[in-house]
Amino acid sequence: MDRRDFLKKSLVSATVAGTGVAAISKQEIAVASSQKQAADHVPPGQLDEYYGIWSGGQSGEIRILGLPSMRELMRVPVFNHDAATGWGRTDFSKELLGGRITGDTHHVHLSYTNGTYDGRYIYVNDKAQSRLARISIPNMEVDAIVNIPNSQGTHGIFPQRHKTGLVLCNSEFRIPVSDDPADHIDPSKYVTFHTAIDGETMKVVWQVMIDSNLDLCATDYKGLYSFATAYNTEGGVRLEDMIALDRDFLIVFNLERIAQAVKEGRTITLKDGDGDAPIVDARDADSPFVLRIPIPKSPHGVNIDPTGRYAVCSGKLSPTVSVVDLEKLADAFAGVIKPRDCVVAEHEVGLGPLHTAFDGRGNGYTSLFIDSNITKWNIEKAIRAYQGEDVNPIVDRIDVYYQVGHTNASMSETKDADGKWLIALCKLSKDRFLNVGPLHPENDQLIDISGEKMKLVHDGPAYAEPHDCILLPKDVIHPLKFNDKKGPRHELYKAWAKEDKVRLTRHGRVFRKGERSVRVYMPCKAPKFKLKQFEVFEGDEVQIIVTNTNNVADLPHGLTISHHDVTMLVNALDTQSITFTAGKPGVYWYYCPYFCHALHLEMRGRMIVKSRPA
Ligand code: RUQ
Ligand code: CUA
Repeated sequence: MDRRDFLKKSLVSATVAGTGVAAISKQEIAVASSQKQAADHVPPGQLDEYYGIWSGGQSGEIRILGLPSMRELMRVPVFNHDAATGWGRTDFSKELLGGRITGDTHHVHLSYTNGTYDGRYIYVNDKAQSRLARISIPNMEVDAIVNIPNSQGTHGIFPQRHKTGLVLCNSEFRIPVSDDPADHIDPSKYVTFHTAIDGETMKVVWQVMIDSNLDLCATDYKGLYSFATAYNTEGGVRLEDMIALDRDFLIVFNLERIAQAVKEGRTITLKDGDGDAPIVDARDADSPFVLRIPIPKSPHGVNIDPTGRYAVCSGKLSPTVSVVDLEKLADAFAGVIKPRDCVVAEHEVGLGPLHTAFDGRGNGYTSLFIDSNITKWNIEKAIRAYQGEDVNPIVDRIDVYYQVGHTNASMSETKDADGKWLIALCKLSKDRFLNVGPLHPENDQLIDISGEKMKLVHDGPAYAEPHDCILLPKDVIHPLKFNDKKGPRHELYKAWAKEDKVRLTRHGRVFRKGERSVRVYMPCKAPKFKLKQFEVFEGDEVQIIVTNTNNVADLPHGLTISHHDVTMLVNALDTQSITFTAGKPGVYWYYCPYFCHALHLEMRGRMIVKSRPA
């Protein structure tokens, strides 16, 4: 039974007056299908062909959209606190977040197997607090968060693509890693790290210490290399010092050599560092672990094309993109050729190139922040032009509105790039939407790239501040209807139930666990909580474990307690727990916050708080 059938049935059985849930009328369907079919038009009742996974920027969440309609389907809280779900308030999420309540999500990527998305995990970083989170796709919830040691401004991240292996994370801000106050003042002592996290265990595997700002991150398709664009080679701490030189670098990390050094213990320990992951020191200009490929100043994005052969670095302060041939890296690491010899094209695309996406047909699409457009260019022609041939690599340009940051195309970062859709994440919408006050929405624009010319088909207002997104056909991921109860969150409930000898789905019980602590088991089923009331003392630490026993897809319940800042969602057949301190003596109604039944408003009970006996 689905939720709709359930609601209809509950209306009848509750004998509440009303017309029931209206079906979509034939008339409505006729109107929808007679409308002119725009490329982004998905008629009511029809499903999208693609999922888009968006990082939510300083909102700290991720969002899931359907494409081409650009309908926002869901938000998944990650580093933020979310009153709709209780994320940040429930016991498990609170523990994962470690007391933090904000985050800044920048880059989202799926886990890979054999060069394409395997539908298991989403990884997303927090730039503000240097963390990496993992979302289990079947359950569509965060199951792990790891702190990245010795780092500030964890920015670019990228998982390996040959298998679900390492997730590489760049730290952007150079910082001292010593407790000596003298080292804090002297920027020449500052360092950054390229950190490898195991994508399965979510543990830090190793860190490579380096001296320049590491910006965007990429991995190859074979598991041999990872990449970081590096700006501020100057090591400046003021803007004018950061952009003094005309050259910066694409840094290539030799993963085999790093792993070998870690295995042989050729690592260093920081006296005042965080964590105990092995650290490989690659600050030396001749370090065998990294290759520094000189490219024009302050590059930003680095993207690997779907053939796996080329890395494309977008120039940011230089109007160029630089194409690096990964097949030349082995010779460069061996010293047979110079690092710069790996660059096989470097052509002008326009002002402010930030990121490049691909269509799987040999073209790159570079976002130009200053010019506010997406420029389509041909990789092979760019290489021929670099060799001196008189060809123009530029194929097409399209204006976007306005100031585009990231751009990404459907399956662009996989070997299955399909060249159908492209998103331009525009930082400003200016006057393209109704005025909503001082802060305007951003504008996520959908562009049809299936033909030779690009076509703008949709403007999508977005709340602050989508940073990056990936687009994938709908059959890549298979979210479950019910939580699989396998994650670490469910281990907690199982342990508690065992300790108290209760069945989560059956027993409504109150246990005094200590002089000032109480645990309450609260199964529920529409429209009733198992316990109609329970009693605690003022100042008790109360933990409530709520289990939704409705075997009905998408029939959420939850628990909200008046005046106690307690609210959470409990999905069908799922359990959640929350802990709070009981307030002053009195009666406090608790209720189900999700509209679940004709008697939803009656789905409530009383928490009676009594004075503590003397
Ligand atoms: S960076 S706008 Cu945070 Cu993804 Cu390029
Ligand atoms: Cu359960 Cu409303």
